[in-house]
Amino acid sequence: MKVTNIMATLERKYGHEKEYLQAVHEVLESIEEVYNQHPEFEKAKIIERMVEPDRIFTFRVTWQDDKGEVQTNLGYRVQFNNAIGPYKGGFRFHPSVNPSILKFLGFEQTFKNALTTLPMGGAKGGSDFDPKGKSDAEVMRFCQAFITELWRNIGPDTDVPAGDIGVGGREVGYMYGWYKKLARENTGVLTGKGRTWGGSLIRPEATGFGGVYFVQHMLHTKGMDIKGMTVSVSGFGNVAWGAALKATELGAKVIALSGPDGLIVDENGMTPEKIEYMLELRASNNDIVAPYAQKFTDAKFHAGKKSWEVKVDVALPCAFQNELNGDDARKLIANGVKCVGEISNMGCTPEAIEEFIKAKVLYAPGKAVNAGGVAVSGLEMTQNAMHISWTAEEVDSKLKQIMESIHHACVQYGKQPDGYVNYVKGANIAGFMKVAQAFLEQGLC
Ligand code: 2IT
Repeated sequence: MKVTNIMATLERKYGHEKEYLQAVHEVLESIEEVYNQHPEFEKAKIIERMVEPDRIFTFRVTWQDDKGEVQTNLGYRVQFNNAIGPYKGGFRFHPSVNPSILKFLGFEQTFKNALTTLPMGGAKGGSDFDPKGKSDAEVMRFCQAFITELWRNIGPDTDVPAGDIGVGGREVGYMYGWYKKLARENTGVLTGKGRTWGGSLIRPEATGFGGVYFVQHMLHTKGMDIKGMTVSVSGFGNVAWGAALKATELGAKVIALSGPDGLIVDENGMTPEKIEYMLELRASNNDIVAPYAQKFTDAKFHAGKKSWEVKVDVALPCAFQNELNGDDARKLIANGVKCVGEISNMGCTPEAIEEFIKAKVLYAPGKAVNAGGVAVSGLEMTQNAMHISWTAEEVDSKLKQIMESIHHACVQYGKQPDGYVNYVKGANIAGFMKVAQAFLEQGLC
């Protein structure tokens, strides 16, 4: 396999799908050497098969707003790869959603899910619907119209969606209720459900908690610990909340968070009360972080700024793809950052990643660091299939084991001769080997 040849073909076919091409390029570049040591992969055309989604559903979603006006959005489900288990991955509701973004997310999800050690394939879906400023009733009508289109193509052993940006417990509830009505079944068709009707304890916290567990393992490779360190997060959603909660619990000081409107610097560090306020802010539906500094007057708001300007030991991107670029990386490095754990999906640009690796800063990509979220989704599927529920301690201890094993796999495949761990390489090769092996064993299908 020559990466340049494969990329040239994909660019001809999908030249305008920038995020998808970026995600594929990153994986191919890191697996090229290993791939070429396995002629059986080349013979079975594993890469050519792996870079294309199995199928994509695109559909119109029409619903009525509170004023009685008819609204139309686009809905999608990208079933990327089911070599190692049923399709699994979240729905994103955001105006930026398009096939390129969902293909990048579905592609990443395939390798991430392989890393979790659980039998789950990769998928992603969503809509360009913007939940911002919508009433509960509007969100419900939208979710019902969305599921009416999609319900025949998902199922507990076929494709199990969950949340992502813009889709939380409320949306999963509305979609689950409507699926149940149409399919006449109560099964684990979605994860991230409410805890009294099949949801797993720790699922809301899992992405952030898992991310911080992973960062702890990274720091330990250098004899360091997060206790006493300063931390910045980006975003103020569910992922940033879980990460801030766990980092604070482990004795770190979270001093920066951000929203689309700007940056909050809280030099005294976040407290559990402040961290809970993040959820209130999120629920207020305005998508701005500025009110944090009005409520807690020891914090300062800086309009239009990002978290990466603040001097910290640990930086945790928790918001969007490509939210941390080359300039941001250079600022963090100049300020002595020790570890960057990407909890968002593809949060760093290729240039930023290159800077971190060049400076030998501990850096790990989203598909490893944020895999705790989907891992606990997998544990939710297991509990649903067994018709039982585990305690928070049981789920948390399994999450810890999974994050440790992902870290171990990254070190196994990513350790360089000089001892530096290239987590990008490690995560990509570890995930790829699993999916490729499954492809080979199952023949042409
Ligand atoms: O990016 C992700 O891994 C998620 N949004 C979670 C997916 C899931 O199925 O829990």
